[in-house]
Parts: sequence; C-alpha cells; structure tokens
Amino acid sequence: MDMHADLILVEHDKDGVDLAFRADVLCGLSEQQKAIPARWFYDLTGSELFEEITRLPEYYPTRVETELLETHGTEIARRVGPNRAVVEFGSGSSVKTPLLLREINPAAYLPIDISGTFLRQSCHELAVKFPDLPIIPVEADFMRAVELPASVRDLGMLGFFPGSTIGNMVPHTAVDLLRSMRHTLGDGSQLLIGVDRAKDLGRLIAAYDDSQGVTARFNLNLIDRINRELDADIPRERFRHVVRWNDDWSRIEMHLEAVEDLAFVVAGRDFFMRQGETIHTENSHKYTPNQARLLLQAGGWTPSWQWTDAAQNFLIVLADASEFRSAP
Ligand code: AVJ
Repeated sequence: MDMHADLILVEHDKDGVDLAFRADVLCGLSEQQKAIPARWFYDLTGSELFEEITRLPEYYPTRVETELLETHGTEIARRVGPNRAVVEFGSGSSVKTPLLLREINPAAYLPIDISGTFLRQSCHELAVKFPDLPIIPVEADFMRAVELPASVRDLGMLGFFPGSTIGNMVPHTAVDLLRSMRHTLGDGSQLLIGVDRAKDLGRLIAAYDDSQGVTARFNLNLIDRINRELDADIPRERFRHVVRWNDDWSRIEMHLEAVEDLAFVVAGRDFFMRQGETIHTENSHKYTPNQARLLLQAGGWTPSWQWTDAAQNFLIVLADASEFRSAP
C-alpha cells in the first residue's frame, strides 16, 4: 500500500467497514496461533477502558512515568533546551504532554497520529492550555518515516514517545520504528522515550490481570468491536482473559482463551477454535536499562541520560540521533 498519507488514511468499503481492521482480523484468525494486532483495542470504549487501567492500583507504568516527568522535569528541560519542536508519536496523553511542554518551553508541538479524530481532540485540549504554542497536528502512520512541515524544519527536534508503547512491538519492529523516527526527526534531534522495566513477575502479572477485571474487559472489548464492526458472532462470554509471561521474549502477553470448542463467523468466513486455544492480542516487552539502551542504539539513537524511580519500575531515556559514520 503506497499512498499519500495526507490524502487517504483509513479506507472504508461502501458499508463503512475499516478495511485494514478487517484484513488484520481475517489474517490473524487464520494463523496457526491466532493473533490480532493490539492497536485495534483502541476504539472509543477501548480508549476509555485504557484510561481506567491507568488509574488502577496495580497498573504502575502511567503513574510512575508521570511522577518521573514531574520530579525530573527541570533537569530534562536543561538537557533538552528551549525552542525545540516537540514531535509526539501518538496523540498525546492529557497529563504527560502538558507536563513536558510546561517544562521545556518548546517552539512548536507536532503530534503524529493515524486517527484524525483522536488527534483533533487532543490538539483542541492542548490549545486551551497553551494558547501561544503553535500546535501542528500530523495525520500519518508513525511506523513509517513522516515528512514534517517545512515551517518547523529549521528547529531543533525532540521526539517524545512515552507510555512504553515501544514495548508493544517485537524488537525487530521496535528497531524499525526507532529508525523511522531517526529519519523523521533528522540530524541533531533528540528522543525522550519511556520504557517499562523488567521486574518481579508477580507485580507484572498483577498489572495486566487486575483484581477489578478492568484489563479483562479491555481485552474482551476487542471481541465486541469485531462483532459490531465486522458482522461477526464471536461468543464473548465463551472467552476468558489470560495473561502470560513469555520468558524467551521477556514480555507479558495477553490472550483471549476459548473456554470450550467454538465455531463463529467473521465477515462471512467460518472459524473454529478448540477448547484452550487462544487469540494472542498483545505483547508488552519489558527491558532492563541495558537492553533498553541497546535497543535505542540499534535504532540509531545514542542514549545521553536516563531517569528511573527508587523502586526501579520504569525508565525514561533521553537519546541523541546517532551520527552516521563509516568507521568505529
Ligand atoms: C499502553 C501499550 C503501554 O502494554 O502496558 C495496559 C497497554 N494493555 N494494560 C501496556 C495495556 C493492558 C499498555 N501500553
């Protein structure tokens, strides 16, 4: 698929079906290990449930990263410097983005998101808080290199990628993304990125299998979305939320497990699942600080500083765009 990102972003058929969603679901359900990309969690209900997750006692990442930005804001600002163009990969969180912008005093703010709806909403909220800041929404898929508007090309760039979203990608894809970011932001740029740390298994599992069952609802909402948007009849109540630690990949996995043999239809196609078979819905890779720095280096970024909390839960790394060189 090669098209101009600013012209066509989401293709729908005549019934309004999101064709990329349908293709991902039909392909994913046809695999040996059924799997659906985690990005499809975030319809309106999914986004609301994720907000609820971030407030759960067991889900520490959002809280800890926000505290890190608060505690070390002055030092981050000193290391970044003023008058940067802040390029956020994703629509921006209503809490973390204002925190950063207040500290570093940027010349412009450019959020990149594939969903124009989320993008416009978060830009609107920010414009109220920062009336003098030029805010330039960029509707594009940030997994590829993005051409930024000419008006900001002479500014120093700071990429911002909080939330440990990098952890959703397998290392291969994470490195591709970091390299795209390096390309998008250019020479002399910096990147501020949040990474969730490898830690005690009990705490990790609890963060993804909370006692109130909010994460279970978040996971199961994907079935509701498929049923609603793709003309499907997957029996949601015949699935359960499963969280696994995959030690080979150092990641938390979320799955939807069939509690009995099942048959269902999605977009006119028949699918079968045996009891105990799962649909893999999310990966959340956890890194030691050394692994996180190696990942950044592999993606063309040279770490220059890092911040973590006393309990060693979460890591924020500041990195410089690596210079290309032909010799060590
Ligand atoms: C927003 C993708 C980083 O992996 O921790 C939270 C999503 N999934 N609980 C994460 C999520 C289940 C979250 N990320």
